Amino acid sequence: MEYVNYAQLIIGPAGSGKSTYCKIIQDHANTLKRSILIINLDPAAENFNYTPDIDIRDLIKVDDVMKKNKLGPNGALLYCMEYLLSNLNWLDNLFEQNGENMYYIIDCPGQLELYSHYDIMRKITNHLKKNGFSICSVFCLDCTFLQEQFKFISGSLLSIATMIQMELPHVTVLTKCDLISKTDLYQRILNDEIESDDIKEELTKMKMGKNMKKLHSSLTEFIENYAIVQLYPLNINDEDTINAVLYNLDNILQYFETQDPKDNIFDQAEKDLMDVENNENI
Ligand SMILES: Nc1nc2c(ncn2[C@@H]2O[C@H](COP(=O)(O)OP(=O)(O)OP(=O)(O)O)[C@@H](O)[C@H]2O)c(=O)[nH]1
Ligand SMILES: [Mg+2]
Repeated sequence: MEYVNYAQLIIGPAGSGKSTYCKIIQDHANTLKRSILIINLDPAAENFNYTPDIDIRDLIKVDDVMKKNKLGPNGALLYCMEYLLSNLNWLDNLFEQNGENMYYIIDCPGQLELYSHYDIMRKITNHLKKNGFSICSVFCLDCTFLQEQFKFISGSLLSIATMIQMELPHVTVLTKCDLISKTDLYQRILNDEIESDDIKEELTKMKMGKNMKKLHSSLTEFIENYAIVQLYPLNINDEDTINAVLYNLDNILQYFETQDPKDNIFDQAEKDLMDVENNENI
């Protein structure tokens, strides 16, 4: 299938490193002479470490809605996202101005109920899919969750809940890996060696009631069945991890399949071959 545009939807709990992820991936793309545009979809965002190319705050801002409609911050956020949903032509026009074959990273609000309870975000991404976007969701999970098994289970369950609701190809990126030392656990994740049995073994060492252990054990199996333990670690100080994350996401979005070689080597080779054939026929 030919796609018109590509997009990563960056979701995850508040403070999990979504905006930092956007900036790091954009910078990395620049070093590869690729262009990735960032869309800020958080109407409550105050300051960023990047300049958004498209910004929902040009359409609507949480502060204005709170004042005008006398709503609290969460109600105002829902209002803003519903407003965007009913004004998607605003977004479509900006996409049209940017042209086709663009690659976007969409920095989303951290309120997880937007992805796990409501269908606003799914309706927005369905609209993008209908307009030819290849799109996937990237769930940012703070890697310090890995240091305690029950946090890992609850973080993974959050990721699964959003995956089920969003109905998009879904990956979990472990952010802030620079904050944990290269312990055994970190190395095992990097080498893709961590399995549910390891987690279960860790669980047996933890102090908790028998029934609770049984529940955690079943949940661990469930997580493995959804392949959520296949995490992509991201260490902002380690270029290899940044490259691996972008490469895997490009594959999921089928980005490479539609890109022409930039230096036209193949075009030239084809032309040379035709010249040779023509000369032979003379
Ligand atoms: N050391 C380290 N700190 C990070 C990393 N990513 C984010 N942080 C810090 O974590 C905090 C939150 O990061 P953000 O990127 O703003 O997180 P966010 O998910 O966009 O937050 P919200 O938009 O508020 O939901 C900031 O203080 C960042 O500097 C990382 O990879 N390493
Ligand atoms: Mg942010």
